[in-house]
Amino acid sequence: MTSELLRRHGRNPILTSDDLPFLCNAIYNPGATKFGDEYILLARVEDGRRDNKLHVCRSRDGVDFTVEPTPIAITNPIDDGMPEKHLYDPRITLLENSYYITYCSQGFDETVRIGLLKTDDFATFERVAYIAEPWNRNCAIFPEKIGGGYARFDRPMSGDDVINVVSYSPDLVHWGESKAIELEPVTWFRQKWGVGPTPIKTDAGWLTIFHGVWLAVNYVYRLGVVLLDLEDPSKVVGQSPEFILTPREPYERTGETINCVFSNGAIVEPNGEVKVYYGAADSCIGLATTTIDELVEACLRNGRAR
Ligand code: M1P
Repeated sequence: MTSELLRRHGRNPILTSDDLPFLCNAIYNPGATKFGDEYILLARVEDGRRDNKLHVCRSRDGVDFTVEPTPIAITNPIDDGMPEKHLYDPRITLLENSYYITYCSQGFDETVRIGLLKTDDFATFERVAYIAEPWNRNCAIFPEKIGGGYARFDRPMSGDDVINVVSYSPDLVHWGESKAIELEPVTWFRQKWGVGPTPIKTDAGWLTIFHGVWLAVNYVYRLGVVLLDLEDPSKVVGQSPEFILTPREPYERTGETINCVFSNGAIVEPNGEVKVYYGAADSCIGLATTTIDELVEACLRNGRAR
């Protein structure tokens, strides 16, 4: 049987380079949110130079998206001597009535750290700060304070040596008090893993989709799901031992990075449906759906308590 928990949309891939009006290498790894009646994706676009920028994509139905032809501009860039060359993998969090966007900020020398932007309209984007020193990639801010502080899930790294942590902040700018998150070892990922979309609050815990990496001939990127304690998200309440999406389709297997599904954006509908937007082969965007109940059940079925 090849039916994973995430069910692919029949129109996949829903966005490709052909949807941009200029020479473009790839469009992938979008952040996602609802804004009024609109579905918003903030997509990683690699132009004809392979420079990475973020583009807003808008839709009325969550499937047919129009991509804005110009990348987002940041109203108050910070010059701290570490110029930003590439912006990618944005994660959007609605927090205290504003949208906060964490993303990977990569310099000319390939160093990567986390940038934080704020928007109230998806038209203007204000720089809040850089919120992690190099090297750090994969960062999602929780949608509410935990234990009196802002909280995030992030991943300091040294090459492929990574550690996933929950960190806290009084002001969204200064972060610390990090606690490690340890997943149960499973065979489908070994080399590294990292947070996917912004964690989703449920009665059972913070539902968190993640990507896990296994080294075959090349890396294989798959998606999994874990449930974290509501009051201390460094604690695992339950973890699905099985992946929830694995590269199978041609557009997931072939592209800039072969055998790769990677998600940093999901939208929860009022009826409990979860729309997971994902980058496929670092080349295009797919949509796959499931429900909150199915994801929670997958975590708890074979879950563990710590
Ligand atoms: O190429 C696969 C992914 O590689 C990076 O993710 P990670 O650091 O977790 O391996 C990112 O560049 C990501 O955008 C990319 O899809």
